[in-house]
Amino acid sequence: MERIMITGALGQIGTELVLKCREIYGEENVLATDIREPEADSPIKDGPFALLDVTDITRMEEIVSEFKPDALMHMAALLSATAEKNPLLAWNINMGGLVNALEVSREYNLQFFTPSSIGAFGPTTPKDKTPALTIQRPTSMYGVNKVSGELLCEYYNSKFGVDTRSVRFPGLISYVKEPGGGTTDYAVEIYFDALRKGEYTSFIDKGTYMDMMFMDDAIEAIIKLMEADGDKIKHRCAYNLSGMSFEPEEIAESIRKHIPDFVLKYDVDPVRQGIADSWPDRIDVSCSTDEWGFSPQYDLDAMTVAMLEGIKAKDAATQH
Ligand code: VAH
Repeated sequence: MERIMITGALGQIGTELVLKCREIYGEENVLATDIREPEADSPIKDGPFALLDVTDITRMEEIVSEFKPDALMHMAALLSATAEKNPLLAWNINMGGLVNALEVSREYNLQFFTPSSIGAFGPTTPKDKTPALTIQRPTSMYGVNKVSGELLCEYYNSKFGVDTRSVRFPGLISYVKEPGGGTTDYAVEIYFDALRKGEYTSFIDKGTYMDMMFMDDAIEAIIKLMEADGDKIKHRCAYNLSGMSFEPEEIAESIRKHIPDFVLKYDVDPVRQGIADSWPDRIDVSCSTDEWGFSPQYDLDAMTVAMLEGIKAKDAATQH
């Protein structure tokens, strides 16, 4: 990759992906796009930015023909809980945006990345050591979007030769840009509330295991996959990624190693609990490790240190 266009650049993953890519490939070689302007103090404004509604293919083609990227990273999407509240809007944005991005990648011969999710699995998927190739019958609109997206990427690769690459992300934990509308967001909110309130009320029940990963490992994995030799990429649908699997009591225990009096309470949201229950407990990442060297660096305790330190620094900076 040399010149990259990123959609959904103001989202939880998009924000850190833009910053990391600009660090590696040069500020001027990474075009951030999103449906709204960045905040006045956003570091995204330090490099090229363009307004883009991903359901508008004409505008997407205009931007691509002007910026002339060699890679398109399509990150714009509604997450699971938001999608469940408005399934038709989710279908239109998640699928309409994706097919436009794939069409433009085909027309302009761009290398292509878009994330799938453990949300692409469903209640009939094996819960433990979930393989990369297995039953995928998700029961959420987000999951239907993700499975459809995986199949669409595989189709554009086999039918048109587009170099499509994708991963199934677990819940991603970060402090730079908080997520919105996700089922796994509890594992981000808990850190902010632990520091700011000393307690957190989880919408996901105790004992609910889900795969998770610290954002630094996610960004590292995207770039490593995109830079991998194409001959090594055997799974054009998507690769399983995970850094760890835990349930709410375990992340609370990790936080108490730094905030001993931290209190975890529960007020379970039946919709997001239902989505979480339909996902695997622990997926298998061996294909990612064997085929292109996926190697996450953060376990739960290392992530807790990074999150607490990152939030403290962020709060200190906003108080000055
Ligand atoms: C969500 N954070 O909760 C996203 C992700 C695996 C979860 O896809 O919807």
